[in-house]
Amino acid sequence: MGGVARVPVAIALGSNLGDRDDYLDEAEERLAGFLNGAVASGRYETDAVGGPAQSPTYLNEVVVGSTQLSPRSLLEALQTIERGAGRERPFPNAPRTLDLDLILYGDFVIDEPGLQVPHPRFRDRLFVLAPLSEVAGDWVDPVSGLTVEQLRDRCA
Ligand code: PH2
Ligand code: MG
Ligand code: MG
Repeated sequence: MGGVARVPVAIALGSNLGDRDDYLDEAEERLAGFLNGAVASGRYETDAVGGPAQSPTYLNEVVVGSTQLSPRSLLEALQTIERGAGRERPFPNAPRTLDLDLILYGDFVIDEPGLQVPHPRFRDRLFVLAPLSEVAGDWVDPVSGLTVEQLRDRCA
């Protein structure tokens, strides 16, 4: 055995364009290809936060698992899956077929161009914290020192 240690990671999935369930199904399948022991939360129908008025409703969920990929390689893998779903970025918070956000990477704190972990806005987003608390409620956010459940209760 030996080799590179596996790190637990949490990925938030969102879709509010096209066949949302299909995009999330496909994303789960692709994620399971490189995450060990991947577990998906339930899917939550959520009103769009930010974005243009009358943005379509989202389906959100969270997948947790562990990986030997570096944070940067994991981010690139997520972007490859997004591109495979035909993701376009015409303007910030535009409706999207598939959004995959790296929320937590073990207890790492990373602040680099294009790569911020924990995700800088996840503590204020019930559409992330509700599904995340289903599958990783005891995970301690390395920045605030609060568990995911505490963050969710504070946010709700
Ligand atoms: N993602 C955003 C902005 N607003 N709102 C909901 N309900 N769900 C999302 O996934 C979401 C959002 C930016 O990525
Ligand atoms: Mg997002
Ligand atoms: Mg994103």
